[in-house]
Amino acid sequence: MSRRVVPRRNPVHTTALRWRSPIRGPWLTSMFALPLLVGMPIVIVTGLLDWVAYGEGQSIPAREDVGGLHLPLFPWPTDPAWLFRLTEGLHVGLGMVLVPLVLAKLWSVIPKLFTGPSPDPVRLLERLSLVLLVGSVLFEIVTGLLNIQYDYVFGFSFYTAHYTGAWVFIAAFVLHVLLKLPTMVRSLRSRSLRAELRTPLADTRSEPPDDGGLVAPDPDPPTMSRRGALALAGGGMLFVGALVVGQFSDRLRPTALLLPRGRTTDPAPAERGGPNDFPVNRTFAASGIAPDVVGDGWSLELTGGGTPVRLERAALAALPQHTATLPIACVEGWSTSQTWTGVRLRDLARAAGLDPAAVGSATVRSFEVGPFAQATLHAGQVLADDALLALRVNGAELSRDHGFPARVIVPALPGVHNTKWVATIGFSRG
Ligand SMILES: Nc1nc2c(c(=O)[nH]1)N[C@H]1C(S)=C(S)[C@@H](COP(=O)(O)O)O[C@H]1N2
Ligand SMILES: [Mo]
Repeated sequence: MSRRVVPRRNPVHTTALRWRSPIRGPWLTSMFALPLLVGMPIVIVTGLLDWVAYGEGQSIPAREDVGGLHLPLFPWPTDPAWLFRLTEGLHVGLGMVLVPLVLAKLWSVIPKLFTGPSPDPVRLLERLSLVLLVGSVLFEIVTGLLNIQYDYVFGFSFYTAHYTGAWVFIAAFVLHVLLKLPTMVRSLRSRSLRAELRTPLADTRSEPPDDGGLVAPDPDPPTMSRRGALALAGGGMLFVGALVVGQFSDRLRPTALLLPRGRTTDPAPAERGGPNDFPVNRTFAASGIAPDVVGDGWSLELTGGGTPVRLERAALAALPQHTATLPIACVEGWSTSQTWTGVRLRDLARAAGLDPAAVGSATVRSFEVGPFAQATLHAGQVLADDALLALRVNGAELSRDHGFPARVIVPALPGVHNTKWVATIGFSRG
């Protein structure tokens, strides 16, 4: 087969001739767009909610640095306990499932990405929004995926970059939807989905010529039907879904092939299958805490009620114990639900010498240095019925990796704030 000789004189013409798939056209692009129009806002809003969930003074980038660019701040609820598991899971899980669709849509509009600037101001605006849209969506996908692999190859703060990129994407997305919605509706009406699903490869013909430059003026014979293209994109989404669902389900965990396994599951051989066998974010060994710091001499320091109070582990175990099944939902894309037993945080406030009703917040510190060394809980998080300093999980002592001698576990709190290896809890009055 000899390739057609393309006239060199006319660059616009050349570009049009390079993209010759007969199925490219406004209807197919709109079919890819429709689920993105529904899914992207969910990914965006749940992402912004993750930022809110980190809590006053703890969100990254800091509130002062983002101006008005955030959702209205409100104290993150503790009920339902699965709230953060849901928002974070939707953000990461749905975000990943949409990747094949984003790629399919990019493929479908590729001729547009290679046409030169237009003198028409509306077209120019549209093209500028396209550059920002494509650039920011790829940037968000790449930084997001690298983050959940704990792969900080880039030399900047993931949070600041992903957050800033998100706002570029939001602006470009809104503009793009406003500019394109009429075309999308018109295009979707131009063909019947039911008829497309019955059209085999042999009967696949181009869409009528469009003014948007998607339909190839001189198409090649089809190598795939439109229903084949839809099935390919849908199949890609199902495939990614199958790979990520195990990140959020304890039963399906072995199928979570994208989880960085070495970092997240590290049970000593004796613990395999036991009560402490669930994902670990940072192992005790990685925390850099000397083993004797959390040995027999350990005691918890409580401050805020006058003279600091120290409680050894036996004293903590002698306080009323409460058991609750609560999730850990890591912002890096996995979650788990376990049954924890320990002392209610509000009982610890009382032990510190404070009336729980007077508590404004609590700052929990671990023995570690670094970003996970401390977390601040608002009053609702301290006073919640199931807010615990856990000593046990699933009926057994906490393992070192899960925070022995004691760790915080609070309903709907982002995983990162469920501090392990707790050294002190400082209560402050509201
Ligand atoms: N001291 C300390 N606490 C910590 C961490 C840590 O690195 N150090 N990691 C946090 C993160 S990011 C998560 S998701 C949870 C994970 O708890 P797990 O390792 O017991 O599953 O612990 C949190 N508590
Ligand atoms: Mo985490």
